Amino acid sequence: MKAFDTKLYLITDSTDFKEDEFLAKIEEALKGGVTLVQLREKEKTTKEILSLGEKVHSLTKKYNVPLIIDDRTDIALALDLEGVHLGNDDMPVDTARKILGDKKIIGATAKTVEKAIDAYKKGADYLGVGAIYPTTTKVKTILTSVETLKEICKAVPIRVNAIGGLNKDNLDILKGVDISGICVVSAIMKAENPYITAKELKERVNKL
Ligand code: TZP
Ligand code: MG
Repeated sequence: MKAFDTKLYLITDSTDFKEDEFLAKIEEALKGGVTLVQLREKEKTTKEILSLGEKVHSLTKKYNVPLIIDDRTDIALALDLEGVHLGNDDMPVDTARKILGDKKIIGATAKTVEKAIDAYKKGADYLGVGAIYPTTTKVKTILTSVETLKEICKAVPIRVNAIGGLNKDNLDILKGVDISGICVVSAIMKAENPYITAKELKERVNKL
C-alpha cells in the first residue's frame, strides 16, 4: 500500500472565504493534525484553480501532507500534486491511472459494494463512502447506510473513508466499522477554530 494516511481527510471549500482566510483555515487544520487534504472547487475557472492549487500545495508540503484534487487529473499532473479524487461522472479510475502512473494517489467515490469493487479493480487507492448523514455542502449525493459502508469495508482491501455530515459529535455510529478515516468539509471549514476542531476530530477518530 502507498504511504498515505486517510485518518482525518480535509476536503476544502473556499466558498465565502477570502483567499487569505481560506489558506489560514487550511494551515490551522494542518497544524491540528489533518492527514490528507483535497482541493475541491466547483465554481472556479481552471486558471483560478491552478493559482489556488499552487498556494495550497505549498502549505501541505510544509506539513508533509499529500494534496489531492477533486475531479481534475490534468491539474494533478500540471501542479505535480499527490493525487486525484474521482466521482461517478469523472474520468474512470483506470484512465486516470494510465495518465498519472502508479505513484500518484487515486481516490474514488463509491456508494455501493459493486461500485467499490469496480473502483478497486480499476486501480483506486482509497474509497470515499457516503453521505453517511445529510450534508450542507454543495454536492450531488444520496445517503449511504452504515450497513453498506461495512459491506464495502469487507469487500475491498483498500482504505475506505466515511464522508457526509460528519462532525466530532456524531461519529459514534462508525464505532467498530473497519474504516481508515473520515472525510470532512464543513466540520473544519466552518469551524471557529480549525486547529482545535481538527485535534478533537482526530482524537475521536482514534477511538472508533
Ligand atoms: N461527498 C459525499 S458527501 C460530501 C461529498 C463531497 C460532502 C461532505 O461535506 P460535509 O460538510 O463534511 O458534510
Ligand atoms: Mg467529482
